[in-house]
Amino acid sequence: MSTAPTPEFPAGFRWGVSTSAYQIEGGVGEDGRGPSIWDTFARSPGRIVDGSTGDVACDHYHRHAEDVALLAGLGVTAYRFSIAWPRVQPGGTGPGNAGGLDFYDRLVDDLLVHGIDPVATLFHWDLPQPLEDAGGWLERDTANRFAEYADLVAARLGDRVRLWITLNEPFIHMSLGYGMGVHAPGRTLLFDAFPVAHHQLLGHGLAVSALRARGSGPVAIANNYSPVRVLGDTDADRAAGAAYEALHNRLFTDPLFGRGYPDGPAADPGVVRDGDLDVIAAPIDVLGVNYYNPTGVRAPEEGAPLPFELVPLAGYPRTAFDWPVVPEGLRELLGWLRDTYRDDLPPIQVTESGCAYDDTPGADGRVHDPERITYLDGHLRAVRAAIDDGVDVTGYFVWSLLDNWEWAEGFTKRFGLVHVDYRTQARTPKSSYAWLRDVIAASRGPATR
Ligand code: PNW
Repeated sequence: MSTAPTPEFPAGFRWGVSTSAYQIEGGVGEDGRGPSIWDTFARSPGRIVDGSTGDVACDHYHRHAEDVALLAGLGVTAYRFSIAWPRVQPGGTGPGNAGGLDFYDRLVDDLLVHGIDPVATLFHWDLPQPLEDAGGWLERDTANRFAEYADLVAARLGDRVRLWITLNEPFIHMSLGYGMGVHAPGRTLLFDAFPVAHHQLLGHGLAVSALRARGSGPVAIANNYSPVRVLGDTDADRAAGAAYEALHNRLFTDPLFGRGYPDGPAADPGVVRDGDLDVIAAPIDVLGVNYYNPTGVRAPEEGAPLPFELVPLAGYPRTAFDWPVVPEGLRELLGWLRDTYRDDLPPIQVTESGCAYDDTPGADGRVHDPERITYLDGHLRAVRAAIDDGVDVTGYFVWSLLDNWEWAEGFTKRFGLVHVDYRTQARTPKSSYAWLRDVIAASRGPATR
C-alpha cells in the first residue's frame, strides 16, 4: 500500500458495498419462498467443495437489522443487494408472494432511514426452480417471465429504490452455469449455451421497459469484465485474444449500445428474432462494472475445443482464490470501455471489486486483513486515475459487506469487510472495515456526514 492517504473522490461519488440474496439470506423455507436452482444444485452431491448449501448462509433474513447497522457504521451512501426471485414470485410466474415482498420493503425502508441508497439487483443467478424445469434461460419465455417479475417488484419498491440493476454478470451465469456446469443449473453446453446470452439480454431489455413504465429510478446492468493480456506475439495469439475479448467483454455489452453481437459467438437467426436487438439496446442510465482481474490469453493448441487458451498471469500477488491482484487492470478496463463505446457509454459505477483471504480472528478476537486494505487502496487509486483520465465513474461498491456463501466454493472463501463465524453468526468487522470507514469519511467531508 502507498503511504499517501487514499485520494479523495468527487462530491456525490457513491460509496457502497454489495451482497446477493442466496449468498447471505438463508431462510430458504420461510414466508412462502419457493425453491431456486441453487437450492437444487447445492443439494446435488459433489457440486460444492465443502458440501454446504445456502440454507442458513449468514442468516441475513433474520439479522438484516444488525447488517444495516453495520452499513450505517461504515458510512456507505449505497447498499447493493439482490432480490430473490423465488421469494417474491415462487412459481416464476403469476402473483407475487406478500411475505417475500414485505421483507424487501422493510429492508429498503430501513436503508432509507439510515440515509443509504437502496441499489437492487433483480437477478443474481437464483432462478425459480419451476422456470428451470421449463428450460431456464435456454427458453425465450424466461425473458418475458423476467420482465413480468421486474414489473411486480417495481410496483412495490419502485418509489424507493435509487438504482435498479437488471442482471448480475450474465456472462458468468451463461459460462459457468450453462457452459461448464460449475454453477447452477449445472449444464455443460459449451458454445451451445449462446441462447442463454440472448435470452438474458432480451430479458434485460424487456425489464428496462417494464421499470420505465412504472416510472422507476435509474436502471443499470452489472457486467463483469476482464482486460485481456495477450501472451505471445503471433497473429494466432492476437486472434485468440480478440476471440476471448468478444466473448467475455463484448458479448453482453455491444448489444446494449446498439452494435449487435460481436463477430464470433454466432447470432443464430432462430434465436435472435427481428426487433430483439432494439429491445436490448433500450437506453440505460449507468453501466455496472464488476472487476476482479485481467485474463492471460494465447493461441490454443491445434485441434483444441476453444479458440483461445487461458493462461494464469504470473508475477502478481494472489488472493486465496488464486486470483492475481492487478489494480492497474481496473484503470485499463475503464479506459477500454470509454475508448470502445465512446459517446454511447453512460456513467460507470464499479458494482463489485474485492478479494478473498483466509481471515481468522486473532487471540484478541480481532480480524486483521492488511492484504484487503492494500487491495482496496490500490483499486480505489485505479478508479481515481481513471476519473483523471476522463472516464465518468460515479461510484464504487466493495464485494462484499459480509463473508458469505461463495457459490461452488461454499464457505471456504471469505470476501467480507466483516468476518462471519458461521457457527454463531457473530459478525466481527475486520481492520479493512475500519480503514474503509475512514476513507469514506475523509472523502465525504464533514459537511455531508
Ligand atoms: C462474482 N470468475 O462472481 C459474483 O457476482 C459474486 O456473487 C461473487 O461472490 C463474486 O464475484 C466473487 O466470486 C464471479 O470465475 C464468479 O471469473 C466467478 C468469476 C468472476 C466473478
